[in-house]
Amino acid sequence: MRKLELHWKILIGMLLGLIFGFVMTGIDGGASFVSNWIKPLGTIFVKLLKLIAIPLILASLIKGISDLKDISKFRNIGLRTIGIYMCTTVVAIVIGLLLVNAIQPGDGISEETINKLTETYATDSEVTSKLETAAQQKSAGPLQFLEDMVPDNAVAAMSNNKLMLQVIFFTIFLGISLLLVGEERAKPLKDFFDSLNDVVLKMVDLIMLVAPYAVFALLASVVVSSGDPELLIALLKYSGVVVLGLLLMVVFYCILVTVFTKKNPLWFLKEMSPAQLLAFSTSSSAATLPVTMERVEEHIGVDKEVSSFVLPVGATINMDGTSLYQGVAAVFIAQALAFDLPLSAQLTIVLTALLASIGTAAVPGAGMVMLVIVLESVGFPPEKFAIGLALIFAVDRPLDMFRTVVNITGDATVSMLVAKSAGKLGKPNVKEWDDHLDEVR
Ligand code: DAS
Repeated sequence: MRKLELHWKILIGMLLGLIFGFVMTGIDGGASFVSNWIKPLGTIFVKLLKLIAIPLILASLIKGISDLKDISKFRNIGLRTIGIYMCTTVVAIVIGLLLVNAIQPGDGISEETINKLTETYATDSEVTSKLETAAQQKSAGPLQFLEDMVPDNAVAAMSNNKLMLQVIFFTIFLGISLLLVGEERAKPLKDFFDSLNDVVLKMVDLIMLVAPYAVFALLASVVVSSGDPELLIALLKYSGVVVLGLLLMVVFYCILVTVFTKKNPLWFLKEMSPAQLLAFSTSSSAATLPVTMERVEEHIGVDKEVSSFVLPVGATINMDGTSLYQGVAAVFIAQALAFDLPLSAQLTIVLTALLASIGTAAVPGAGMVMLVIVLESVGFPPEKFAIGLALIFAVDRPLDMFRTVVNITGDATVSMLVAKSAGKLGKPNVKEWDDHLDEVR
């Protein structure tokens, strides 16, 4: 049988995982079996990917910066990247607000449904813990995220995924200093990071060997833990608005790829599909980052000098899917709880959803935590936060999967645009996964 390409294997693993999850939900004790014996396989896979995200950022960012030869090129790439990221995020939020106001998914939700949801979720430990996390984030000052970016311990910064921005800050600092000491003095360190980069990419290949089995476990565990199916129906319209908005964002990316890089957008989506399927299964941009980088560099043809900066920064501060979701969710909650949101308040949402998505960590469920910041910014009554989050909690995980796909697709799109504008979009050196696997076997 013709060797199946990786994304087909991942897709089959996902579908089988969904089916297995639904079957086990219907069997007595099935859900606990999946949680105890299947879910750990998926958790280990996600941990392995997050394990190599940090050394991969370190190696590829140093290599990317040192290959630039001079700092002015790096500054141009950096400014262009941040500028395009902000624009795509604002477009995402505006699309979300237009759709949620046009479709009004929050209208007509009956009082007893709100009360039932409140009983079920408002005291739920996960909801209250997200509120506590949001309270900590909220108490931080406006420049807190800048302060947090500077690590006081390089090794500690390496060891903790949540501090990815600190690793990026430290690595850029190191890379620029490497440029300044001159090629001769920098060569030993540059050679070290070049070979580290190759080794870590090989580790990605090894980890991806088990991807189809891991996504099976991840999808099965999501299905058995996705809450009461009957509640999910009540929120179907809201979910439909979010998914419709996310699909429009993908169309927007395809337009950008077509207009600015003259590449075929369907080819772009196909080459990115293993990373997108992984983003869907893990709901984590951070865990998906190693595969996003591998696909963008080896299958799209973006030069490492660009991808090594644009993608790690994008995984942490550019979350178009999340910002669209936060715009929709804030207005949906206001509609459902009859809290009036005039146009001026909705314009405030554009700004706070932009800032909230920058501050959102690249891990599952982070987008919902930052939603509280958005609600707070439009004067939503704090005593109703728990009900508001409880209202959307039941469908947050499935929607997180979709918005994470858009988050990484947006990062890949911007890396292509920046590479094209810097003359760094070349021919992909497509080494099919099977070639990699043959090397590994
Ligand atoms: N799951 C987050 C990510 O990794 C996005 C979110 O929570 O909205 O991109």
